[in-house]
Amino acid sequence: MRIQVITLFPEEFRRMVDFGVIGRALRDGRVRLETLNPRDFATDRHRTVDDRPYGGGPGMVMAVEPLRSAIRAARDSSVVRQPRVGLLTPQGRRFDQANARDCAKRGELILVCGRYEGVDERLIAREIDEEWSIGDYVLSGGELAAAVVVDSVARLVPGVLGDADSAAQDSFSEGLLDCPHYTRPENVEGDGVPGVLLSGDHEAIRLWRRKQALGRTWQRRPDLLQGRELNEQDRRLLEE
Ligand code: 6GU
Repeated sequence: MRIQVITLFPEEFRRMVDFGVIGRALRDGRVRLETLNPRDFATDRHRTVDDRPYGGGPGMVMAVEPLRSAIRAARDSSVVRQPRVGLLTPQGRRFDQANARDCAKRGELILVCGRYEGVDERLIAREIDEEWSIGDYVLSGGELAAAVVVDSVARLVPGVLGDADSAAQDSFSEGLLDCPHYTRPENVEGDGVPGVLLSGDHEAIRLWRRKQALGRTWQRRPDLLQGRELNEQDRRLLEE
């Protein structure tokens, strides 16, 4: 997987993802992360990367020319014919696990981190395929959001996760919240572990975990179950 990130803060961006399982994937080359800084594409003496908004008002807009040059350089260096170019912006559609899966399948991804008040609308129309947000709150720039996208995509690349932390067992891999987890000691300040987990009955444990996942999803995130047909076994577990 190759991910190119266009950002005014390349070092800071790399530090946000260069640890843990993703850091290992970057070191062993399963995921290649490259950064392009629009500042390096600015042609004026001061290497300006912002510009004033037409119509006035507070704040600045990302300068068109350096950003366009950076996006085109990323595109031109791509080995796939039509690399997906995503812009991180609070105006985007919510980025979800299905988007992450789709990105991971394509093998190449270009992420553009918006800064200031945003990106010129004509540049979005011409150079951007998707606008993504990570939630309904405002961040100071697209970098934190792009780091979220990089992490969620990279962990789906084959070999990035070992069996121990397999993506197949994750919350959301089946569109449900995860079940609760327990480890030693068996007693934490008087609180025990659900008996079934100590039973050694693998089928009973599987059913209990499924029931917990369904129950939590129904209680905490009923929106995830909307428009979804539960199978006979899941229906029974939820009604038990
Ligand atoms: Cl993608 N960018 C910014 N600046 N703020 C956000 C966001 C993105 N997603 C949620 N808030």
